Amino acid sequence: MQPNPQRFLNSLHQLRSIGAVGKGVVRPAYTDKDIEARKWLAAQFAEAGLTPYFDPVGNLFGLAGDGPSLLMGSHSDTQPEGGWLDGAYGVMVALEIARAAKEAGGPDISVVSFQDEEGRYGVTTGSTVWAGGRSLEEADTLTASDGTSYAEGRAKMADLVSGDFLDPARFTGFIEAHIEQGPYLDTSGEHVGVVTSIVGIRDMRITLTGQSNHAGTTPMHLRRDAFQGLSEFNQRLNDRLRNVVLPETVWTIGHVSVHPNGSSIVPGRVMFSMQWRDGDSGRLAAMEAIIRETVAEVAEDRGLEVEFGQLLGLEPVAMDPRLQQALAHAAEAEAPGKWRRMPSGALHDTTSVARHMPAAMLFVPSINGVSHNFDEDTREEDLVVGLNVLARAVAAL
Ligand code: HGY
Ligand code: MN
Ligand code: MN
Repeated sequence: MQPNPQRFLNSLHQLRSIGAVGKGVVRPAYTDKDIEARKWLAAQFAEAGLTPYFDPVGNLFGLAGDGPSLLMGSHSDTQPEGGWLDGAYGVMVALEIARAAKEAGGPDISVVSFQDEEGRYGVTTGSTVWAGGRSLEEADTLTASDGTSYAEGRAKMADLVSGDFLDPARFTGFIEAHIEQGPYLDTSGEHVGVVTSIVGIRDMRITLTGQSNHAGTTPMHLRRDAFQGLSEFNQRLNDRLRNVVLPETVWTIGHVSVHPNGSSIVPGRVMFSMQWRDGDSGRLAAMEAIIRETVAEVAEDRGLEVEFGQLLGLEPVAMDPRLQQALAHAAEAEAPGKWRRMPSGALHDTTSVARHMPAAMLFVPSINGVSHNFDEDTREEDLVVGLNVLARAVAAL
């Protein structure tokens, strides 16, 4: 199988141009640019001899033949300020492998771009629904931070839907290539990461409600200031989590909306995202207990009400040993001594796909470990090394 690096890079840059903002891209799930990119991908799949297939939530498959096939891919939706490679790399490198496989007379390789991997409405929503981790009815009630529902989001591409969800049993396995999005390969000068496991995640919205009031006439001791509540919660949480976390455990308050958000108004309400990740489900549960009790305690101390939103999450998952081995052998052949086995601190569609079939992931380096940022980038030669490692591994499988 002979992949064509130039054809691959050209198509990757073509996808980049859809929703491009400077070096980065803006293609959140179900936005016009996301849908435009999916239509473009569907045409690319057809031109490569794959059958384009949109499922009810907008996951786009490029099906090779109608028998069993290896599935490869990732996602083409992005964060609100996304890098040009997060997801896109995995989709386009999969398409190049599918093309090269077809030109070599086989094997059948199907391609997928999952929808809303970036969790505008949840957590890797498209692949989670497809894999049965969340019912469509339940998913339809999820809301984005702008208040729109998943049902409203996916309705924007209802005209593209080809049919019902595909049966995962039609695929023999799944390999997702992705940028590392962290610093380890870049700082070690290595070219490839063979992923051993993917961390688990928990994500929920928390609302603290106090009392909006005049910022000039309300004495400090009479205030029920929701922002002060969040600030104190954050401080206490950092102090308490220290006792249960490992160096690689992470937790993030990434989205905060203050209401009424006026400089002369004591904030009456704060809604914030609380997200945490770790390789161990027990530690995720211990962190959840600390989060819930700490925010309730601060609310009590400050006369605030607290409302916990729905808790979303995925469990940690190990990658398939046989697929890992094929990737490791290929990495040693293409980048001798310049690769490593490593866990993934980022979540990926692979987590949900792994419920149904053997699944594995390959990383290429992120320059300065930056991602979820317009500056996200990877050296072109590393993009091509990843392509060659995948081709070699797929041929061996
Ligand atoms: O957040 C994540 O881990 C993924 O990039 N959406
Ligand atoms: Mn991603
Ligand atoms: Mn991402």
